[in-house]
Amino acid sequence: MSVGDRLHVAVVGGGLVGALNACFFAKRGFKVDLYESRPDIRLQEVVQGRSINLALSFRGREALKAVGLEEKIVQNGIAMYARMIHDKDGSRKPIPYGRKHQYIMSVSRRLLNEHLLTAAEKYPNVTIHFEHKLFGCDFNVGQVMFQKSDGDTVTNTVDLIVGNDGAFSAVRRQIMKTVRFDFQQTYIPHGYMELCIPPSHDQFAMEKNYLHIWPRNEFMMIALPNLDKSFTTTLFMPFEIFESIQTENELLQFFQEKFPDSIELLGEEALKKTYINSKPLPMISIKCSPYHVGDKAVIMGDAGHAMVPFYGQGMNAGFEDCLLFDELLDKYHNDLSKVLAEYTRIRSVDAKAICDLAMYNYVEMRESVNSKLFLLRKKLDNLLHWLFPNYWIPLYTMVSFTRTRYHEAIEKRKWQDKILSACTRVSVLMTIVGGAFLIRHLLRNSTFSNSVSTAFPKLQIPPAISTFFNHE
Ligand code: FAD
Ligand code: EGU
Repeated sequence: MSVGDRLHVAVVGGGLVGALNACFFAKRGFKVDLYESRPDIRLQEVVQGRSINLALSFRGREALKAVGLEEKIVQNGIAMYARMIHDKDGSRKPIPYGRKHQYIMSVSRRLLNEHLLTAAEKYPNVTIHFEHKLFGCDFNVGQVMFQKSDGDTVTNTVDLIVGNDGAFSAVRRQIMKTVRFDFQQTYIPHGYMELCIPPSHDQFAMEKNYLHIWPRNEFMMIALPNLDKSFTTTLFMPFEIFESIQTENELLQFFQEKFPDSIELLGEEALKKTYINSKPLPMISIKCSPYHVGDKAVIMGDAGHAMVPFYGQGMNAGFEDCLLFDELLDKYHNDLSKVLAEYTRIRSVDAKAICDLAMYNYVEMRESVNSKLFLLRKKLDNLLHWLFPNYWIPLYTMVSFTRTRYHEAIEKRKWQDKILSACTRVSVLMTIVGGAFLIRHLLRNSTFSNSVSTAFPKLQIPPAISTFFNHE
């Protein structure tokens, strides 16, 4: 143990969560060694990797705020106040996220990571080691072992090992061998591919401050704006379909059928070129428990809870992990044996909840959401919120604009689902009763004189109502 409260931490992984965590630990005066297997991204021309931009929402911002970085990051982001739903016929309809202050931000992964690394490095008590790949841990003594890119190995002994090394975490693999550990991973049948909508006449080619969505049941496209006035567009579809689309003609035919309005935006030639030259990437969902080993090690971010991206929460949840851990260090005065156990107890419930929510949303989008239904559902949610602002809070609002614990958000949604399905039953009943009245009315009108029917006022059921509710 280091002197007094000045604990020594090894943060493994210098991605989004690791770099943020280094700031949190440095701010409290811990001695921090940050290890990243790849070279310093700030020195690279192009960085290969996943998703070029991400949706940053409340949880992530709260964590950035706690280390004084919110302003800097938000300055380099683009506000998205609403989704813009693209219909097959090319029409677009916006659905706001909420009031004016309720917006999410599109941020560049690379810029965010660079800012976080630079902020971490500014602390005199932080040392960053690039091209250090963790290959072993000894949790009895707090030893970490790394292989450098030149082949040499180095070791370090610390008070706390923090695994922020992503979905395929090496720290997690080490923990697995050590304690009784539950682990579950699932690949979904969909892959994703990133395309680009370049600026047109030096301007954004579509409305700037929106998250653009093309919902098409088992296919979906999403586009987020970039600072350079382009949009990064992500195409989600089953690997099987990716594999079945081989030629440029098949590709164009597919886009003409499913996303006709996007062809001009993406540019026919660029679309062909990108598609032919890239591979669809897989998406994995991982749940595990516990997150810690004694008072020596803990995993956070994707290392503890990789999720499918259909709630835009992976990074936000990972950032909230860091914030929660920081709050617990305060609460238990840096007593690691208490903090780590409490972290697992609290966080595993909520991480499981958001993994489930993201997966549930994936299934829902795939099975039954075309653009009309998507619009309808969001409108209904917003309408009920407008009618009962304190009682009806849409699930996405709780997830993206509050720090309501994820598992509580699910609990509240269950209650709302009950109401919605009650509405369904009422609407079915109304349809039947109404139908009966209508038939009776028609029969009377045709067989008897008109005078009798006036005793029964006309009951009209708009056909929209039944379809409106049936999907909940
Ligand atoms: P990573 O970003 O994976 O970083 C892990 C780091 O550890 C890497 O730098 C890696 O090089 C390093 N590392 C790995 N192994 C070792 C080792 N053995 N030794 C040392 N270092 C190691 N989230 C959102 O909040 N909003 C979104 O809009 C969003 N969109 C997404 C879209 C897509 C298509 C995908 C795939 C994900 C999206 N996410 C989004 C999720 C988000 O990308 C992740 O949750 C986030 O990157 C997790 O950060 P991390 O630091 O835990 O892991
Ligand atoms: C997927 C990929 C719209 C970035 C879920 C909404 C996403 C993002 C939604 C990606 C959708 C889906 C929500 C936000 C966000 C919506 C949300 C999904 C950002 C329920 C870069 N999702 N995403 N829900 O409500 O709460 O707008 O790759 F299409 S942000 Cl799938 Cl809020």
